[in-house]
Amino acid sequence: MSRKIQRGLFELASRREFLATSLAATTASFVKSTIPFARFMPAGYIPVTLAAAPPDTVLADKPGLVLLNDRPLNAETPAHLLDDDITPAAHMFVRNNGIPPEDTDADNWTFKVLGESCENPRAYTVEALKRNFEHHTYQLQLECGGNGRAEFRPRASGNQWTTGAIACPEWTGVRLRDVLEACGLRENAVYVAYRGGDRHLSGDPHKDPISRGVPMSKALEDETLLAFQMNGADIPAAHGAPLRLVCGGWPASASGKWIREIIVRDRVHDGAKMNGTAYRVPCTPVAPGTQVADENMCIINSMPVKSIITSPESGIRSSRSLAVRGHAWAGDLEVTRMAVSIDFGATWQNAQLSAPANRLAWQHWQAEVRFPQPGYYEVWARATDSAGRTQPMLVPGWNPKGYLNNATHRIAVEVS
Ligand SMILES: Nc1nc2c(c(=O)[nH]1)N[C@H]1C(S)=C(S)[C@@H](COP(=O)(O)O)O[C@H]1N2
Ligand SMILES: [Mo]
Repeated sequence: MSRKIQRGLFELASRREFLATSLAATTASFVKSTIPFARFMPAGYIPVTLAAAPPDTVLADKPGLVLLNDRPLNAETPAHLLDDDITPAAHMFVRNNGIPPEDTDADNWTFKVLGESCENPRAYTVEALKRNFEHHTYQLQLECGGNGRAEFRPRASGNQWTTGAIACPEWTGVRLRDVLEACGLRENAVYVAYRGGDRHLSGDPHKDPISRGVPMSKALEDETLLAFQMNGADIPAAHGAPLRLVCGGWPASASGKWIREIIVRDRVHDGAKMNGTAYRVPCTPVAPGTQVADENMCIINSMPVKSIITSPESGIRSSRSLAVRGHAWAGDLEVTRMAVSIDFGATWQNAQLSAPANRLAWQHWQAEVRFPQPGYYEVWARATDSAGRTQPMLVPGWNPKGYLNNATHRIAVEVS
């Protein structure tokens, strides 16, 4: 059996497993009203009508994305679907912590700027925001802090992201700085946080699903936007319409969707998922599996240097020469060197690396590799940032929730 077929079967099997488990909840609520004998359906049974649907249509507007959880909705993008220079909405991963708002119509949306370090708290409509402030467009990369979590051992709980929680669309909006300055920042302001219009999974209106923030220095950067457009169109509902914060290069959890409040804090924000093991890692390295005391956990800021191979797709058959390409990014920094290896990291060959469209955008790279003889190969890709740090070949720094895995991406190639 060829690897391609083997892999296909594996994917099919795991897809079935997925359908049987995580779809059960949706199925139950979906069929209750339309299938009279739903009460006799065995737990986990997949109605033939759903089972027969091609796996591609699991998310109607995101063909090919892999669903990791359906409540809350979490779906990742296979590496070969990240090939575009600018990530289209259809290929952008989705990471929800709660239940998204139902009405995301810009005409009905207001948001407030407030907080103990805000001089003149005030509310804006989306329209007023667009009218009052200058518009800026940047291509900004968003990577979930948990991207790569699936590789940590001992296993970390949470969505088992492999490589697909990264995207780099183009965002248009106003600078958060301009809005904050219009409302007046007190001298004691240290952090800017958000609250979104989504609800906690429990349904409790007093609980936020997530409410994170960034220090003043990040909030005031040119590229930190309150965005109302993605790729030249209104932001899709799943990605935070009608208004989203975009803090490129930081864990994407800092980029609040469905913005209802921007809160200027006189202390490090203490909202949902700012404490404990959420988006925090041991301040100094620990042995895998260690219990880390709260005071030894530090908030993640800039994401580490990383890269991905977007073409070809892993598992292809190739002739003796092969063109490979992908993207590389380095949080707040720039990628300065990109290299590939076909011998499991023994030797490396430089790839061609392009400059970013702007600060905090990913960079494209490409290389031509030659295989010495037929057989099984892996192509590994490795980026180095402007501070001289290079991606590790093995999973780095174990941490309780499995954040910041920036190990080299690898694809399998069968050379004939
Ligand atoms: N209001 C709100 N904002 C949010 C989230 C959320 O659940 N609610 N998820 C965060 C996390 S953890 C990530 S990784 C990104 C995901 O953005 P995307 O779904 O547009 O890809 O949004 C962030 N912003
Ligand atoms: Mo995330």
